[in-house]
Amino acid sequence: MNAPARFFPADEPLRYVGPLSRDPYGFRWYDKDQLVLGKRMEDHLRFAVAYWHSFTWPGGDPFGGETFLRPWMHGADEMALARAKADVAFELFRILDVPFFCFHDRDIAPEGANLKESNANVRAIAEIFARKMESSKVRLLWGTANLFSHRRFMSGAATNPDPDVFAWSAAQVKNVLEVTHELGGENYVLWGGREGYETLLNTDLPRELDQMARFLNLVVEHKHKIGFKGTILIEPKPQEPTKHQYDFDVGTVYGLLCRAGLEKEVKVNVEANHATLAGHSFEHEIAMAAALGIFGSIDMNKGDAQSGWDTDQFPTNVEDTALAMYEILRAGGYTTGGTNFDAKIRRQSIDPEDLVLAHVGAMDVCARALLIAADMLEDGALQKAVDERYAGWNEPQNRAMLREGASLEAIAARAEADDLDPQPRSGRQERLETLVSSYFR
Ligand code: XLS
Ligand code: CA
Ligand code: CA
Repeated sequence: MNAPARFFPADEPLRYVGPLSRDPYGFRWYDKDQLVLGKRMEDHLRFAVAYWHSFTWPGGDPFGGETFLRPWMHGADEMALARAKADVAFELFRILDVPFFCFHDRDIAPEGANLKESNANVRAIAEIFARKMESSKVRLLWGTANLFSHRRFMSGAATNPDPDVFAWSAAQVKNVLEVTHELGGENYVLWGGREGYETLLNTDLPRELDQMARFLNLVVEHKHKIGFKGTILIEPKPQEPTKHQYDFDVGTVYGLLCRAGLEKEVKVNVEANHATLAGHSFEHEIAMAAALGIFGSIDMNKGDAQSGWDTDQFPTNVEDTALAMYEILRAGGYTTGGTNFDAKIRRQSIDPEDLVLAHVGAMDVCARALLIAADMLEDGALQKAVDERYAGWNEPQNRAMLREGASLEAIAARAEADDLDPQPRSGRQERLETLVSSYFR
C-alpha cells in the first residue's frame, strides 16, 4: 500500500498552551519541563502510547466489525502494512511528544507460516523500530507477547493442558523479551491473558498453578541470562477473558510470586480498570503494590461506571486520577515504570484527529492530577492526620509489642495490669475528603 504522506492533521510536536487556552492542539496542563517536587513533569509521568489499541484495533465490538478503515489494515502484503503502521505510530509519538510506547509482538508484525517465521517478522519490524527510536528519541516502556488472541491459546498459555502450547508460549516470550532488551526496553510485561479457567469440571487447578510458577521462573532466569536490566511486570486482572483469572489482583499476584519464590524479582503493572473490575479502587491497588514492595508501572485507562467489562477508556476524571497520582508519589514515583495509555478511542471516533486529541486530553488529566497530588504531598496535612491517628505506636511499650520476642502472654499481662480501656476516636473521613477537594484546581 502507499502510505499517506501524513496521516494526522497535526505535524509539529504539540506544545503547552496553558489552562486558559481553548486550542485543542496544545496541552493545558502538561508542561513537560515544569518542575514538580524538583523533577520535570515528563520524568514524573513517563507517558507511553499503547500500540495495540491505537494502531491495531480496527474499531469492532461484539455486534459489529471494523469502523476505522485504517489504510494500513488493508492490503495483501502484511509486512508492508506492518511497516506502514510503524510509520503512522511514530508520527503520533512525535506529535504527542511522548517519551515512550508499548507493544505486543502481534501488534507490530503478522503471524508467519510457522513459529519461526512469526518470530522473524517481529524481529524485522523491531529493526525498523530501532532506527526510528534512534532518530526520534522515543523509548520503549515495555514489550509483551500476545498469548491470548490466537485460538491455540483458548485454554491458556503457560497454564494450558497441552504442553506444546506451554513450549510455544516460551518460544514467543523468549523472542519478545530479547527484542525488548535489544530495543532498550525498561520493562517486560506478562499479562495473564487466558491464564485462568472457565470451569473446574475440566481443570486441574494445582497443576496449572505449578505450570504458571515454573513459567515465571523460566522468564526470570532468561532475563538474567541475557542481561536484561529492566523489570518483569505482571498485570493483574480479575476476569475477562476467562471467568477466573489466576492473577486476579495485586494481592493475589503477590501470593503467586511468593509461591514461585519471585517476590523480589517481579513487580506489577496496575491497570485502573482492572482494579475496578476486581472490586477495588485504583489507588488501593497502587498502595497495596507499594506496601508489598512490588509497585512497577500503571495502565491509565478507565472502565465505564455502568458497564462491568473492560472498556479501556481514556481517563477523564481528574479527581480520581489525583488520588492515584498521590499514591504513586507517596511510593516514591516510578523507577522503570510509567503511565501507559492502554486505552481505546470509542468506535465512533473514526477521524485520525480523535486519536491525537484523546491522548492530549488524557495527558492533561494526568498532569493536572499530578499537580494536585504534589500539592497534597507538599502541604502534608493529609499525612499529618494519618500520623496522628497512629501516634500511639510511637510509645515504647507499644512498639515493643511488634518486636520479635514479644509474646501474647506478656501483652495480655500488661493490658490487664494497665487496666487498658481503649476509647474509639473518629476516623474523620469526611473532613479529610473535604481537605482533599481543597487542593483541586
Ligand atoms: C487486557 C490487558 C492487556 C495488557 C497487555 O485487558 O490490559 O492489554 O495490558 O497485554
Ligand atoms: Ca492493560
Ligand atoms: Ca484492559
